Order: sequence, then structure tokens, then C-alpha cells
Amino acid sequence: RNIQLHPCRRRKLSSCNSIESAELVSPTAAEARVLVINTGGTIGMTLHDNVLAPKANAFVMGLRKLPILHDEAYAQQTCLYEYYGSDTLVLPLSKGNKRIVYTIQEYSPLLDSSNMTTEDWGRIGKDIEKNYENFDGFVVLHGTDTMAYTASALSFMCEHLGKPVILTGSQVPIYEMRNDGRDNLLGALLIAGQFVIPEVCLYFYNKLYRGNRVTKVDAGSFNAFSSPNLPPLATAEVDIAINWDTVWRANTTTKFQVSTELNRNVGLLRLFPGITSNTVRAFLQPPMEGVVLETYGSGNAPDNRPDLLEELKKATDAGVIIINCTQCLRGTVSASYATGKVLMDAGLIAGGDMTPEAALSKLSYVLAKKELTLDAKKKMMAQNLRGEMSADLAGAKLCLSDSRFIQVIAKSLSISCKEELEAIRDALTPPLACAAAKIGDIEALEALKEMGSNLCLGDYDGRTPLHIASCEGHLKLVQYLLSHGASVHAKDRYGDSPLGNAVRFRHKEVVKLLRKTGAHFTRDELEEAGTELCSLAASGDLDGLEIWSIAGADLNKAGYDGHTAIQVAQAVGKKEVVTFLVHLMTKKSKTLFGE
Ligand code: ASN
Repeated sequence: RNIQLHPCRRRKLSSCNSIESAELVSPTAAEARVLVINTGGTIGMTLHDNVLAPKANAFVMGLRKLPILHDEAYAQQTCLYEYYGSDTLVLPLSKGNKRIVYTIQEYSPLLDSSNMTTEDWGRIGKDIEKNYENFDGFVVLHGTDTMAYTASALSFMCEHLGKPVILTGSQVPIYEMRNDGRDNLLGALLIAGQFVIPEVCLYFYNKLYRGNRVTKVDAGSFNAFSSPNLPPLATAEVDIAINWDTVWRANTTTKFQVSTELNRNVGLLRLFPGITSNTVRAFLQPPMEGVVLETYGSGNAPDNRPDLLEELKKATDAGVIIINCTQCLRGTVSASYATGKVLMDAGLIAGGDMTPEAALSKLSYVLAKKELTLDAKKKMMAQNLRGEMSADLAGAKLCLSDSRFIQVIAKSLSISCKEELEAIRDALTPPLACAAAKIGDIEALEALKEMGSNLCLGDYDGRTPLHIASCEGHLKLVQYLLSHGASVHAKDRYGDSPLGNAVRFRHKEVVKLLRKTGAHFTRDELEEAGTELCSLAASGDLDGLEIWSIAGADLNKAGYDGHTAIQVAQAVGKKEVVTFLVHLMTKKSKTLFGE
């Protein structure tokens, strides 16, 4: 199966004048597609009258001239611009043998991130939602000043995210001789195009962070961001190493959607010695609905200031949600001091180790949920929604060495140190999990999970347990895997997805569940669907047609010779197929229009 080039480009290729024969360009690497949303920031700024300001319509042209960010020869040979348009570029071949094709969508006006508003967050979210099925990952170019706020907000707004969304930018414009923009953009593109990390992340200075864990700590260093309470999700040194154990997963069977409703009646209030109760009262006046109180140390406030505590209590009684977060860069709010307990008594909610940026945007997101009661909103604020706060894991996690199975293997290999044990675990678990998925053994998967194994990793062919379970039609096991973080967007080395596998082996219920979770055919698969539908129509295979339709194929899609399935069925005189196709299409349009 030729996964190398999009069929339309393959076809175009033969008509391209610039080359004599398609043989000249048989790319050996699979392509991944990334959408780059350029909102502005220093990365694309130039000097005007001695100050830096964004420059419109210059970014794509600038990148075209940079060989580390664009391979012009490949673009010409594979008719990239004819097919995707002139805003599309392509990276040189990656170490993982992938071509990252990226399209740049530039906002107008480009913004210094100090000018960002909640509407701009909504626009980014909606653009990701609109383009979700056409791209493998998303990179958002953004100024560094408020990037931690946008990353936090997007992490909450993106519900049931299954693909990487990576914010990046730079401290020095990409056009300058010494700059950090090129490395940041390149690293973000390589990760977004090659790894299914289903999180809103921030990539800066060789590190990938969870977006709602970062804060800007340095205005003058390339190393501008810190994630004080969570180690990076990935480091890009000689190799890109993903810390898979830390990656957050949605654990649901619900489709991706973006919620752009945000409540703006929220604020940050920083405690300081001598703060007056008048200041606090003024700050908490209506229309204020949610406040992040930045307290001392592990969540402390004076316990000898009844005037202050009374203002806080009055506000929480009146329905204002107040979250207790520490002013310290690192650490968590705990109930170990009397000076912390008084705040709980005043009705505040402990914010754990959340950053103020994360707590503020979480408030804004939760308060906008009109269908929830005040109590439900408070409960949600105390919960970990997107990995923004650390759960109390005391005693909950089984240690790797608890597993007899791994111990026995480690002993026979004379292995004792933790790193080697982990390496053995990581090498062994993908094939073991795939074997368990093959026979539908949920208990075995449970045991592997308890060992600390990641059930989303693929075997030597990149086939994950979800691929295998989808081939076998083990519905319960598919459900189990999806509720334990398996990705519906995983692709094996042939580019096949679990959805494609379930369709091939005709497991209707599995196809429905995967679709409900947000699985979709890739662009290539959709292109090829036309030909497949025609051949199913010609052979009168109604089951086959139905399953392709449930899986999201367009029944009107023409095959390689320009005919649709209905035309083929008519031509070979298969009336029942024509009737069936018409029936499927009306059913589909009815669901589309909500009838
Ligand atoms: N002022 C710039 C911004 O946030 C700073 C930067 O991007 N380095 O847009």
C-alpha cells in the first residue's frame, strides 16, 4: 500500500510540467500535516522606528528562505503548492523518517500578546476545532508575555482533546541572526507532527511543557518559561524523548469540542502584609464571581485579621468562588498551618499546586458553565480537569518492583537498577498488551496497567492495543482502552488507524464507538474511499457499504475513474444497491440536520 503521497498529488504529479516522470519523485517518507496558527508575538516581529512590532504577510515568505524550515526542492517535486496552496511549507526529512507538511494561517491583525483578549482565545479554539480532522497536530505562534494564560485557557476550552496543540514563540525575532525562534518553531513542528500527545502544550528552549503548568519567569533569557510543579512532557536534546508516563489523556469516549464560553468576572488578588480590608472588599464587589487569592507559602494568610477574613467569608457566602493558590513559584497549598485553615473556614477552595494563570482561566471556564449549580462549579474547581493540579497519590501508585512478573525477568537478566527495570517494562509491555487485546483479556491489561505500563504504546509496527482490539471486534476491551487514555488517532507504520482496522474487519459496534470518541478517516483514506465504495457497490456488498458510511465516508465520493458508487451500481444493474445507497444517504442527511 502506497502511503507516501496523497493520491491527488500523485495524480497531479503526472501532469506537472516541472518534472518528466513520477519516478523522479517517489518520496520514501510518510507525511504528517500540521496547522500553524500565527497570532503574532516577537517571533515574527521586525524593527520599526526602533521598536519591535508585528509585520503582516511576511512570515511565510521569510520561512521559505530558511532551509532548516523548508525544503523547496521537495515542495516543487511533489506539487505541494498546487495542492495545498502557497501558505504551505514542508520540513526537511525528520530523523523519524517523516515529512512534516505545515500550513500557516496568519491572523489579522497580528498581535503583541499583551493585546490578547478572551475573544482571541476563542478564535484560536474555534480554528482548531474547524480544522481538527484535516491535521495531525496544531502549533500556535504566540507572544511570550501572555502565552502561559492562553495555554492554560486553551487547555480547559479544548474538551476531550485527542491531538497535540503546541504553543510557541520566541524572545528574538526569527529574522535576526541570533534568535531562538527557528529552534522553537522547528521543535514544536517536529513534535506536533510525529507524536500523539493529546494535550495543550507549550514548547520553549528544547522543552515541551504542559500548557497549564507553565509561567513566564525570565524576560531576558531564551529559557523564558518554567513548569515548577511538573517535569517537562518531552525534552529535545540529541533525540526527542517523550516522558509518556506524564502525558495527560482524556480518558473518555466523547468527541473533541471547543467550549468558547468564558466568564470575564474573575480576578487575581495578591495578599501582602498590611493589605486593608477596604482593598479586599472593593475587589470582591459585584460583578466579581471568581477570584484567585495568592497567599503566602503553603496557602497561608494572617489568622489575626478578623476584618480581612470577614470580607472573604462575606464574599464566599454571597456566592463568589475564591481559590487559594500560593505566591511561591513551586509547591502546593496544604492544610498544615493554622494560618491556612482560617481560609478554608472562610469558604475558600484549596487550589493545590495550580499556577495562578491556570487557576484564573479554570475559574473563567467553569463559571461560564450555565447548566451547573454553584456547588457543582465549586466541586469542579477542586477537581483535576486537565492535569493542571497534582492528585494526592499517597499510596495509590503501585511501585514497579511490586510486579512479580517484571521481578522474575529482571532477576534472570541480573538487573537491579530502576532505570533498567523501566526499560524492560517499556520494551515488554506493548507486545504483551497487544497479545491481551487480541484475546480480549481485560484482566491482563488491568495487571499491566497496575505495573505502571502505558497501554497506548505501539509494538514494533506501531500497532497499539486499540488497533488490535478494533481488528478483533472486542467492544468491551475497546471501551476499556478508550477510558484508559488510548488514542483513536494512533497510526501504525502503514498509516492505518483503529477506525480503518474496525472497518476492514467489519465490526460495526466498534466503528460506532470509535466515531463517538472522535475517530475519523485520514484525508488519504477519505480520498481512497470513493474507489472502495465503487467496488463494494459493484459486488453488491451492502454490509460493506453500510460500515463505510457509519465510519464517515462520503457516499457521493467518486472513485478513481470519476464514477460514484450509485453510478456503478446502476451500470451493473444492481437495483437493491441503488435503493440501499439512497436510503443510507437520506439517513445521514437526517442525522446531520438533527431530524
Ligand atoms: N511582547 C512580546 C509578546 O508577548 C514578547 C515576546 O513574544 N517575546 O508578544
